[in-house]
Amino acid sequence: MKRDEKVFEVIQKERERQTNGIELIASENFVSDQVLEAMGSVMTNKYAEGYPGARYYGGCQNVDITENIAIDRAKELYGAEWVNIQPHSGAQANMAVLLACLQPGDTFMGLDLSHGGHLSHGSPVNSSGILYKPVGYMVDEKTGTVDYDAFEKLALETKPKLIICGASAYSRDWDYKRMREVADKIGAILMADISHPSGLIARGLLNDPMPYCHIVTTTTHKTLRGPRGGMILIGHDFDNPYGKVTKKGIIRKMSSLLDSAVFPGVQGGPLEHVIAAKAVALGEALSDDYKTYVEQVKKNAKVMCDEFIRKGYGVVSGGTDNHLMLIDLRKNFPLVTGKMVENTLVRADITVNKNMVPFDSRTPFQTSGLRIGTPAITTRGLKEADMPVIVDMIDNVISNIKPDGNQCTIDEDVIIETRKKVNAMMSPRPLFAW
Ligand code: DSN
Repeated sequence: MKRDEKVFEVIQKERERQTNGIELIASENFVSDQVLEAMGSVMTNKYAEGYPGARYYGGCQNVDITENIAIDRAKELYGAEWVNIQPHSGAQANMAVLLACLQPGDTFMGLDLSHGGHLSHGSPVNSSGILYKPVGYMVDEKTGTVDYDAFEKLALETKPKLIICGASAYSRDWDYKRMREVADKIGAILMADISHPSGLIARGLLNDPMPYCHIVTTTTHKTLRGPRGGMILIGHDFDNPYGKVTKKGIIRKMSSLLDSAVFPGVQGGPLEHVIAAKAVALGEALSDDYKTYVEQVKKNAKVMCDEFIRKGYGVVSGGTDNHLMLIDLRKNFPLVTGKMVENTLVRADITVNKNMVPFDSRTPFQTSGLRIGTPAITTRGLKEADMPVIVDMIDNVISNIKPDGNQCTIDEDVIIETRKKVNAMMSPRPLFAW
């Protein structure tokens, strides 16, 4: 068959874009060659509805092995008792948990989307907000961190059946213990969505939700640095209001509800090529190299965040504990929107994403904030000394933006000069330097 040049030319252009630019989207990363190889393998040809050893199709002897390797490695990495590795994404993992634990119309709690939460934690346009009754808790306006007292008050008032901790745009660690105490007061299930800081948690650089949360979900492609996908985990100390049975018995009952919720509840055939790649990435995440990598992600984020603060930028919560920071442009650039900055920086080959800041007066299409993360640039091999250089380039672009309502202009020379510097810094580096 003739090679499809039309598509492969675009893929080549995307490889060049990724290679030449500075990637600061906090949820993105670059996978290793062996993760790519597993994803692009013949495993994609196999239907395997069901679970290892209990499939609806014949010929699953090999995909059973890779799926079990992935499950075993995930258990080892996170200290989990049980894992479902099949969710196609984090949103589908969350959807499956809600399906397993709630009835339509039931109340649950999640961090408000405009305060850093995720669409699948109760947004009115997501199935979580359409099928169930979400209650959003918030961050404190002064500190920018989760207001646990207000959270507790709201939980006691609204009595959710399930509480979600975890976020998409939150730079601080979580008090899982405190949240579990609140959940226990009302008999709620506590779920942590650790998609963003997953790799940092797995290697002990942030608080561990496993001892406190009944269920944990994560994506596999952010800090974890695997293929695009999700998974659901249950810790060793599972204990929740599902009847008086032994811990093992509760895990069996809960895991069977979750398995059925993933398949056939929200998905059909698993993506066995992606599961093979998840197995490879989880193996990498168990290595010493990966531990050094996540430590570097955290160091880079801290240095970058301190540098933004040194230059006078507003940073929500005043710092970072993890891999990302949320810049509040309102402090020193009140007329510049997140959208203007995102669109302007991308022309200089720097990719960030506009983001709402807590108590934002702008819409999600404009926003007053930027979310910036270090997982991807750290995979490219950048270290602490590179961070002020990047902040300088971003600051120079932002300072030269001339806003005019929701539109803006900038001197083209600023873009050309910045792009030259970005390309010189990044082009010689491989996508995966670890
Ligand atoms: N879209 C992801 C993020 O950027 O955080 C969450 O799903």
